[in-house]
Amino acid sequence: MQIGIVGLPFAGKTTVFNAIGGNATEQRQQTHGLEPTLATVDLHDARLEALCTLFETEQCIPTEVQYLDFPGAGFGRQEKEAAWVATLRTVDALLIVLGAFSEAQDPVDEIESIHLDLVLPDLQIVENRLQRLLPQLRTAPAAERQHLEREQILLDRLRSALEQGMPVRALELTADEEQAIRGFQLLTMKPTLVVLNLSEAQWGRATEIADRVQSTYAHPRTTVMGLCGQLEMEIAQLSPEESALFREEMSLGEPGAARVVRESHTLLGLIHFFTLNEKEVRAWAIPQGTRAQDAAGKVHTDMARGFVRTEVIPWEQLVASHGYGDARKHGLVRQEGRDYVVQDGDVLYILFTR
Ligand SMILES: Nc1nc2c(ncn2[C@@H]2O[C@H](COP(=O)(O)OP(=O)(O)OP(=O)(O)O)[C@@H](O)[C@H]2O)c(=O)[nH]1
Ligand SMILES: [Mg+2]
Repeated sequence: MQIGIVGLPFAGKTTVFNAIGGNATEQRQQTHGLEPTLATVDLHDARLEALCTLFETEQCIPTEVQYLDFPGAGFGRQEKEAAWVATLRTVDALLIVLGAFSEAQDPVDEIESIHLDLVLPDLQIVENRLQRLLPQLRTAPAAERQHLEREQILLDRLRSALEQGMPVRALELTADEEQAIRGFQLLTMKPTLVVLNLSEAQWGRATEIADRVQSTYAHPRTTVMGLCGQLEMEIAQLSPEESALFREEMSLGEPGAARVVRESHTLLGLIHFFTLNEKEVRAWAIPQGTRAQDAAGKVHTDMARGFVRTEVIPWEQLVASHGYGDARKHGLVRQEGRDYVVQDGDVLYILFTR
Protein backbone atom coordinates (compact mmCIF):
# COMPACT_ATOMS: atom_id res chain seq x y z
CA MET A 1 0.00 0.00 0.00
CA GLN A 2 1.39 3.38 -1.00
CA ILE A 3 0.43 6.83 0.22
CA GLY A 4 1.57 10.01 -1.53
CA ILE A 5 2.41 13.06 0.58
CA VAL A 6 1.44 16.36 -1.04
CA GLY A 7 1.05 19.95 0.10
CA LEU A 8 2.08 23.51 -0.59
CA PRO A 9 5.79 24.40 -0.62
CA PHE A 10 7.18 24.53 2.95
CA ALA A 11 4.01 23.12 4.48
CA GLY A 12 6.28 20.60 6.18
CA LYS A 13 5.80 17.55 3.93
CA THR A 14 9.35 16.33 4.44
CA THR A 15 9.17 17.09 8.16
CA VAL A 16 6.01 14.97 8.49
CA PHE A 17 7.57 12.26 6.32
CA ASN A 18 10.60 12.14 8.62
CA ALA A 19 8.35 12.12 11.67
CA ILE A 20 6.52 9.09 10.26
CA GLY A 21 9.78 7.23 9.86
CA GLY A 22 11.45 8.28 6.66
CA ASN A 23 14.88 9.73 6.22
CA ALA A 24 14.40 12.06 3.32
CA THR A 25 17.78 13.77 3.33
CA GLU A 26 19.66 10.52 3.02
CA GLN A 27 17.53 9.23 0.16
CA ARG A 28 17.29 12.53 -1.64
CA GLN A 29 21.05 12.81 -1.90
CA GLN A 30 20.98 9.58 -3.90
CA THR A 31 18.36 10.80 -6.38
CA HIS A 32 19.64 14.38 -6.67
CA GLY A 33 16.42 15.64 -5.19
CA LEU A 34 14.25 14.96 -8.21
CA GLU A 35 12.38 11.78 -7.35
CA PRO A 36 9.87 11.35 -4.57
CA THR A 37 11.49 9.58 -1.60
CA LEU A 38 10.07 6.41 -0.15
CA ALA A 39 9.68 5.32 3.45
CA THR A 40 8.37 1.93 4.51
CA VAL A 41 6.75 2.15 7.92
CA ASP A 42 5.56 -0.69 10.16
CA LEU A 43 2.12 -0.49 11.70
CA HIS A 44 2.47 -0.69 15.46
CA ASP A 45 -0.22 -3.07 16.60
CA ALA A 46 -0.62 -3.88 20.29
CA ARG A 47 -2.60 -7.00 19.36
CA LEU A 48 0.30 -8.36 17.34
CA GLU A 49 2.68 -7.56 20.18
CA ALA A 50 0.47 -9.42 22.66
CA LEU A 51 0.42 -12.49 20.42
CA CYS A 52 4.20 -12.35 19.95
CA THR A 53 4.73 -12.15 23.70
CA LEU A 54 2.41 -15.10 24.25
CA PHE A 55 3.98 -17.40 21.65
CA GLU A 56 7.58 -16.21 22.11
CA THR A 57 8.28 -16.67 18.41
CA GLU A 58 11.54 -15.69 16.80
CA GLN A 59 9.84 -13.21 14.51
CA CYS A 60 7.00 -10.77 14.81
CA ILE A 61 6.03 -9.34 11.44
CA PRO A 62 3.77 -6.28 11.27
CA THR A 63 2.02 -4.92 8.18
CA GLU A 64 3.60 -1.96 6.51
CA VAL A 65 2.66 1.18 4.63
CA GLN A 66 4.84 3.01 2.14
CA TYR A 67 4.92 6.81 2.08
CA LEU A 68 6.14 8.87 -0.86
CA ASP A 69 7.42 12.37 -0.14
CA PHE A 70 7.20 14.62 -3.19
CA PRO A 71 9.99 17.20 -3.37
CA GLY A 72 10.01 20.93 -4.02
CA ALA A 73 7.29 23.37 -4.82
CA GLY A 74 3.88 21.76 -5.07
CA PHE A 75 2.93 19.80 -8.16
CA GLY A 76 0.85 19.82 -11.28
CA ARG A 77 1.34 23.41 -12.27
CA GLN A 78 4.58 23.17 -14.18
CA GLU A 79 5.55 20.85 -16.95
CA LYS A 80 8.35 19.08 -15.10
CA GLU A 81 5.90 18.32 -12.35
CA ALA A 82 3.54 16.46 -14.67
CA ALA A 83 5.68 13.39 -14.03
CA TRP A 84 4.91 13.65 -10.30
CA VAL A 85 1.21 13.72 -11.02
CA ALA A 86 1.68 10.52 -13.03
CA THR A 87 3.38 8.89 -10.04
CA LEU A 88 0.78 10.29 -7.68
CA ARG A 89 -1.98 8.67 -9.75
CA THR A 90 -0.63 5.23 -8.86
CA VAL A 91 -0.82 5.61 -5.05
CA ASP A 92 -3.67 4.17 -2.97
CA ALA A 93 -4.30 7.26 -0.86
CA LEU A 94 -3.15 10.84 -0.37
CA LEU A 95 -1.74 12.52 2.69
CA ILE A 96 -2.14 16.28 2.44
CA VAL A 97 0.11 18.27 4.77
CA LEU A 98 -1.19 21.69 5.80
CA GLY A 99 1.22 24.11 7.44
CA ALA A 100 -0.10 25.37 10.76
CA PHE A 101 3.11 26.15 12.62
CA SER A 102 3.54 29.83 11.85
CA GLU A 103 1.36 32.94 11.90
CA ALA A 104 1.78 33.36 8.15
CA GLN A 105 0.01 30.08 7.37
CA ASP A 106 -3.70 29.54 7.04
CA PRO A 107 -4.58 25.85 6.80
CA VAL A 108 -8.02 26.65 5.36
CA ASP A 109 -6.45 28.62 2.50
CA GLU A 110 -3.94 25.85 2.02
CA ILE A 111 -6.50 23.07 1.69
CA GLU A 112 -8.43 25.12 -0.86
CA SER A 113 -5.31 25.70 -2.91
CA ILE A 114 -4.12 22.09 -2.78
CA HIS A 115 -7.59 20.86 -3.56
CA LEU A 116 -7.59 22.92 -6.73
CA ASP A 117 -4.23 21.41 -7.67
CA LEU A 118 -5.85 17.99 -7.41
CA VAL A 119 -9.12 18.90 -9.12
CA LEU A 120 -7.55 20.44 -12.23
CA PRO A 121 -5.57 17.40 -13.45
CA ASP A 122 -8.68 15.25 -12.84
CA LEU A 123 -10.85 17.65 -14.82
CA GLN A 124 -8.37 17.53 -17.65
CA ILE A 125 -8.51 13.73 -17.79
CA VAL A 126 -12.31 13.71 -17.77
CA GLU A 127 -12.54 16.36 -20.48
CA ASN A 128 -10.00 14.59 -22.68
CA ARG A 129 -11.95 11.37 -22.45
CA LEU A 130 -15.23 13.16 -23.20
CA GLN A 131 -13.70 14.72 -26.28
CA ARG A 132 -12.49 11.38 -27.56
CA LEU A 133 -15.91 9.86 -26.92
CA LEU A 134 -17.77 12.18 -29.32
CA PRO A 135 -16.40 10.83 -32.63
CA GLN A 136 -16.62 7.29 -31.26
CA LEU A 137 -20.29 7.80 -30.47
CA ARG A 138 -21.04 8.85 -34.02
CA THR A 139 -19.51 5.78 -35.63
CA ALA A 140 -20.11 3.04 -33.05
CA PRO A 141 -22.52 0.18 -33.81
CA ALA A 142 -25.75 0.30 -31.81
CA ALA A 143 -24.73 -2.25 -29.17
CA GLU A 144 -21.52 -0.45 -28.36
CA ARG A 145 -23.14 2.96 -28.53
CA GLN A 146 -25.31 2.23 -25.53
CA HIS A 147 -22.21 1.46 -23.51
CA LEU A 148 -20.47 4.63 -24.66
CA GLU A 149 -23.53 6.73 -23.92
CA ARG A 150 -23.57 5.46 -20.36
CA GLU A 151 -19.93 6.41 -20.02
CA GLN A 152 -20.68 9.86 -21.42
CA ILE A 153 -23.42 10.45 -18.86
CA LEU A 154 -21.12 9.35 -16.05
CA LEU A 155 -18.25 11.54 -17.25
CA ASP A 156 -20.61 14.52 -17.56
CA ARG A 157 -21.51 14.01 -13.93
CA LEU A 158 -17.84 13.91 -12.95
CA ARG A 159 -17.11 17.01 -14.98
CA SER A 160 -19.84 19.09 -13.45
CA ALA A 161 -18.84 17.97 -9.95
CA LEU A 162 -15.19 18.82 -10.56
CA GLU A 163 -16.13 22.15 -12.10
CA GLN A 164 -17.95 22.98 -8.90
CA GLY A 165 -14.83 22.04 -6.96
CA MET A 166 -16.19 18.76 -5.64
CA PRO A 167 -13.83 15.80 -5.31
CA VAL A 168 -14.92 12.69 -7.21
CA ARG A 169 -15.04 10.70 -3.95
CA ALA A 170 -17.93 12.94 -2.85
CA LEU A 171 -20.15 11.53 -5.61
CA GLU A 172 -22.36 8.58 -4.87
CA LEU A 173 -21.20 6.08 -7.45
CA THR A 174 -22.35 2.51 -7.90
CA ALA A 175 -19.76 -0.28 -7.83
CA ASP A 176 -20.07 -0.53 -11.63
CA GLU A 177 -19.51 3.19 -12.06
CA GLU A 178 -16.47 3.09 -9.79
CA GLN A 179 -15.14 0.21 -11.82
CA ALA A 180 -15.72 2.14 -15.06
CA ILE A 181 -13.54 5.07 -13.96
CA ARG A 182 -10.93 3.15 -11.95
CA GLY A 183 -8.51 3.21 -14.87
CA PHE A 184 -8.37 7.02 -14.81
CA GLN A 185 -6.73 6.89 -11.36
CA LEU A 186 -8.34 10.19 -10.42
CA LEU A 187 -6.57 12.03 -7.62
CA THR A 188 -9.74 13.31 -5.97
CA MET A 189 -11.14 9.78 -5.91
CA LYS A 190 -8.41 8.63 -3.50
CA PRO A 191 -9.03 8.41 0.24
CA THR A 192 -7.38 11.45 1.79
CA LEU A 193 -5.73 11.98 5.15
CA VAL A 194 -5.27 15.66 5.96
CA VAL A 195 -2.46 16.26 8.46
CA LEU A 196 -2.23 19.64 10.17
CA ASN A 197 1.43 20.29 10.82
CA LEU A 198 1.21 22.18 14.11
CA SER A 199 3.79 23.92 16.24
CA GLU A 200 4.12 22.91 19.89
CA ALA A 201 2.38 26.15 20.82
CA GLN A 202 -0.63 25.24 18.65
CA TRP A 203 -0.86 21.63 19.85
CA GLY A 204 -3.50 22.52 22.42
CA ARG A 205 -5.67 23.95 19.64
CA ALA A 206 -5.36 20.90 17.38
CA THR A 207 -9.04 19.95 17.61
CA GLU A 208 -10.25 23.49 17.05
CA ILE A 209 -8.09 23.95 13.95
CA ALA A 210 -8.98 20.48 12.64
CA ASP A 211 -12.69 21.35 13.02
CA ARG A 212 -12.18 24.54 11.06
CA VAL A 213 -10.52 22.64 8.19
CA GLN A 214 -13.12 19.89 8.38
CA SER A 215 -15.95 22.38 8.07
CA THR A 216 -14.71 23.60 4.69
CA TYR A 217 -13.45 20.20 3.58
CA ALA A 218 -16.03 17.68 4.78
CA HIS A 219 -16.03 14.84 2.27
CA PRO A 220 -16.41 11.08 2.35
CA ARG A 221 -13.20 9.08 2.81
CA THR A 222 -11.47 12.14 4.25
CA THR A 223 -9.91 12.37 7.72
CA VAL A 224 -8.34 15.41 9.38
CA MET A 225 -5.77 15.03 12.17
CA GLY A 226 -3.16 17.16 13.94
CA LEU A 227 0.56 16.42 14.32
CA CYS A 228 3.54 18.35 15.72
CA GLY A 229 5.72 17.61 12.71
CA GLN A 230 8.99 19.16 13.84
CA LEU A 231 8.74 17.87 17.40
CA GLU A 232 7.70 14.37 16.30
CA MET A 233 10.60 14.32 13.85
CA GLU A 234 13.04 15.16 16.64
CA ILE A 235 11.50 12.59 18.99
CA ALA A 236 11.71 9.96 16.25
CA GLN A 237 15.48 10.26 16.53
CA LEU A 238 15.59 9.52 20.27
CA SER A 239 15.93 6.08 21.83
CA PRO A 240 12.58 4.36 22.63
CA GLU A 241 13.09 4.94 26.40
CA GLU A 242 13.96 8.61 25.99
CA SER A 243 11.10 9.25 23.63
CA ALA A 244 8.55 7.56 25.93
CA LEU A 245 9.72 9.74 28.80
CA PHE A 246 9.61 12.85 26.68
CA ARG A 247 6.13 12.11 25.35
CA GLU A 248 4.82 11.70 28.86
CA GLU A 249 6.36 14.95 30.07
CA MET A 250 4.89 16.87 27.13
CA SER A 251 1.50 15.05 27.26
CA LEU A 252 1.88 14.23 23.60
CA GLY A 253 -0.10 11.01 23.75
CA GLU A 254 0.36 8.22 21.26
CA PRO A 255 3.30 8.64 18.85
CA GLY A 256 2.32 10.64 15.77
CA ALA A 257 3.72 8.04 13.39
CA ALA A 258 1.53 5.31 14.87
CA ARG A 259 -1.55 7.53 14.60
CA VAL A 260 -0.82 8.44 10.98
CA VAL A 261 -0.25 4.83 9.94
CA ARG A 262 -3.38 3.66 11.75
CA GLU A 263 -5.54 6.42 10.25
CA SER A 264 -4.15 5.50 6.83
CA HIS A 265 -5.30 1.90 7.30
CA THR A 266 -8.73 2.91 8.58
CA LEU A 267 -9.20 5.34 5.72
CA LEU A 268 -8.49 2.59 3.21
CA GLY A 269 -11.06 0.36 4.92
CA LEU A 270 -8.38 -2.17 5.86
CA ILE A 271 -8.66 -4.60 8.75
CA HIS A 272 -6.10 -7.06 10.11
CA PHE A 273 -5.89 -10.74 10.74
CA PHE A 274 -3.02 -12.74 12.21
CA THR A 275 -1.33 -16.02 11.37
CA LEU A 276 1.24 -17.93 13.39
CA ASN A 277 3.58 -20.87 13.15
CA GLU A 278 6.61 -22.07 15.17
CA LYS A 279 8.79 -19.31 13.74
CA GLU A 280 6.63 -16.26 13.39
CA VAL A 281 3.50 -14.35 14.23
CA ARG A 282 2.41 -12.16 11.38
CA ALA A 283 -0.19 -9.45 10.75
CA TRP A 284 -1.94 -9.06 7.41
CA ALA A 285 -4.03 -6.18 6.07
CA ILE A 286 -7.14 -6.93 3.99
CA PRO A 287 -10.16 -4.91 2.89
CA GLN A 288 -13.20 -5.19 5.13
CA GLY A 289 -15.52 -7.93 3.89
CA THR A 290 -12.78 -10.26 2.59
CA ARG A 291 -13.70 -13.98 2.48
CA ALA A 292 -11.50 -16.53 4.24
CA GLN A 293 -10.31 -18.06 0.99
CA ASP A 294 -9.21 -14.68 -0.38
CA ALA A 295 -7.51 -13.86 2.93
CA ALA A 296 -5.65 -17.17 2.60
CA GLY A 297 -4.53 -16.08 -0.87
CA LYS A 298 -2.94 -13.03 0.69
CA VAL A 299 -0.66 -15.37 2.69
CA HIS A 300 0.10 -17.71 -0.20
CA THR A 301 -1.62 -18.47 -3.53
CA ASP A 302 -1.34 -22.23 -2.76
CA MET A 303 -3.37 -21.67 0.39
CA ALA A 304 -6.22 -20.13 -1.60
CA ARG A 305 -6.10 -22.78 -4.31
CA GLY A 306 -6.07 -25.75 -1.92
CA PHE A 307 -8.19 -24.07 0.77
CA VAL A 308 -10.02 -26.61 2.94
CA ARG A 309 -11.13 -24.64 5.99
CA THR A 310 -9.71 -22.35 8.62
CA GLU A 311 -9.60 -22.34 12.38
CA VAL A 312 -10.63 -18.96 13.74
CA ILE A 313 -10.30 -17.34 17.14
CA PRO A 314 -10.40 -13.63 18.01
CA TRP A 315 -6.96 -12.54 19.22
CA GLU A 316 -8.19 -11.39 22.64
CA GLN A 317 -9.74 -14.80 23.36
CA LEU A 318 -6.50 -16.53 22.39
CA VAL A 319 -4.47 -14.25 24.64
CA ALA A 320 -6.94 -14.57 27.53
CA SER A 321 -6.76 -18.37 27.19
CA HIS A 322 -2.94 -18.26 27.26
CA GLY A 323 -2.77 -20.25 24.04
CA TYR A 324 -4.58 -22.84 21.94
CA GLY A 325 -4.74 -25.58 24.61
CA ASP A 326 -7.20 -23.86 26.90
CA ALA A 327 -8.93 -22.09 24.01
CA ARG A 328 -9.82 -25.45 22.44
CA LYS A 329 -10.90 -26.86 25.78
CA HIS A 330 -13.40 -24.02 26.11
CA GLY A 331 -14.60 -24.40 22.52
CA LEU A 332 -13.35 -20.97 21.47
CA VAL A 333 -11.63 -22.16 18.28
CA ARG A 334 -14.19 -22.27 15.46
CA GLN A 335 -14.00 -24.07 12.14
CA GLU A 336 -15.00 -21.87 9.20
CA GLY A 337 -15.34 -22.40 5.46
CA ARG A 338 -14.16 -20.47 2.44
CA ASP A 339 -17.01 -17.92 2.53
CA TYR A 340 -16.47 -16.88 6.14
CA VAL A 341 -15.99 -13.11 6.26
CA VAL A 342 -12.77 -12.46 8.17
CA GLN A 343 -13.16 -10.07 11.13
CA ASP A 344 -10.66 -7.51 12.41
CA GLY A 345 -8.40 -9.21 14.97
CA ASP A 346 -9.09 -12.82 13.92
CA VAL A 347 -6.26 -15.31 14.31
CA LEU A 348 -6.45 -17.80 11.45
CA TYR A 349 -4.94 -21.23 11.12
CA ILE A 350 -5.59 -22.13 7.50
CA LEU A 351 -5.82 -25.79 6.46
CA PHE A 352 -5.13 -26.48 2.81
CA THR A 353 -4.05 -29.26 0.46
CA ARG A 354 -1.12 -28.90 -1.89
N1 LIG B 1 8.78 25.57 13.73
C1 LIG B 1 8.43 24.63 12.87
N2 LIG B 1 9.01 24.62 11.69
C2 LIG B 1 8.66 23.67 10.81
C3 LIG B 1 7.68 22.69 11.12
N3 LIG B 1 7.53 21.89 10.05
C4 LIG B 1 8.37 22.36 9.12
N4 LIG B 1 9.07 23.43 9.56
C5 LIG B 1 10.08 24.19 8.82
O1 LIG B 1 9.54 24.61 7.59
C6 LIG B 1 10.49 24.45 6.54
C7 LIG B 1 9.92 23.58 5.45
O2 LIG B 1 9.72 22.27 5.95
P1 LIG B 1 9.78 21.02 4.98
O3 LIG B 1 9.40 19.85 5.79
O4 LIG B 1 11.05 20.94 4.25
O5 LIG B 1 8.61 21.41 3.99
P2 LIG B 1 8.22 20.74 2.62
O6 LIG B 1 6.75 20.84 2.50
O7 LIG B 1 8.82 19.39 2.51
O8 LIG B 1 8.90 21.72 1.60
P3 LIG B 1 9.20 21.48 0.05
O9 LIG B 1 9.54 20.02 -0.13
O10 LIG B 1 10.33 22.37 -0.25
O11 LIG B 1 7.95 21.87 -0.68
C8 LIG B 1 11.74 23.88 7.18
O12 LIG B 1 12.64 24.94 7.42
C9 LIG B 1 11.24 23.27 8.47
O13 LIG B 1 12.23 23.26 9.46
C10 LIG B 1 7.08 22.73 12.40
O14 LIG B 1 6.22 21.91 12.76
N5 LIG B 1 7.49 23.72 13.23
MG1 LIG C 1 10.05 18.54 1.04
